[in-house]
Amino acid sequence: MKLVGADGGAYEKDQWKESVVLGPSERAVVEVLFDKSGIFAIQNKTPNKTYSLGSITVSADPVEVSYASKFNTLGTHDQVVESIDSLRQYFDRAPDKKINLSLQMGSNMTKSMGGHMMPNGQMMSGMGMSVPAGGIEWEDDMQMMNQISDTDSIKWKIVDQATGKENMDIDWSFAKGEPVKIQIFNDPNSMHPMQHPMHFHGQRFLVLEHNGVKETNLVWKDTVFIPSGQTVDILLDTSNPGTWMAHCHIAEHLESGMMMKFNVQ
Ligand SMILES: [Cu+2]
Repeated sequence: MKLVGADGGAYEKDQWKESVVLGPSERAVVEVLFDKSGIFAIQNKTPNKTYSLGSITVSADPVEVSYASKFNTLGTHDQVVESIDSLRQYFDRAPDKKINLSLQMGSNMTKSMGGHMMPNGQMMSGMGMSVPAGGIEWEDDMQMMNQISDTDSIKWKIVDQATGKENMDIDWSFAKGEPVKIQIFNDPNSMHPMQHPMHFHGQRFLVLEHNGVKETNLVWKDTVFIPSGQTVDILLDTSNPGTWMAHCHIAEHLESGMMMKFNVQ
């Protein structure tokens, strides 16, 4: 299949893909050529399990308009390239803001977890859990953890590295039209390292780098999926005045505090 777009429109260039990884709130736009009739499965594949999401039935009837000849070409999207051009001057500057993603557990939580063996064989101790393979926790196999955790015992945190402020105590102010480079680090040494899909309201952004490696095919986004241990640099296009939220898009994390606000004026 051909990956052509994401949260905020087309990529600069189309790319061939076998599959896409999506976090909550992220979107991918793909084009698929069905050159045979039949029923085709849409699957969510994780390292441990395959989930059926639905199916697509392709009939043998003739099509009115065929896009098959266009499909074989990978396109470039000049309008997208042009929409990014004025921001390229900001790509290499040092981050204006740095935030860490982390977790704090109440003492009742750490006491009841102390020394327990998790169902997946991982040892849980006061030192926290091991980092999931690839930085992504694919299956929810932490029944005990879910049973004993609530918004009083667990606090998911966004921490501003410059001020030490956390979550809704963070109150950034940006000038409209002055793009802001934000570095987000997902701490692999937190009590429960896992991925966080970070979502910004009101503005669009570009994902510039993953772990210091530059992205070569840009797209406008509003959510970025950050595996445990990864550092992501984004450039926020501060074009829409107002007071806005930024938060993790896993509902339990958001409910347990993982949100902040910023102002554009
Ligand atoms: Cu999260």
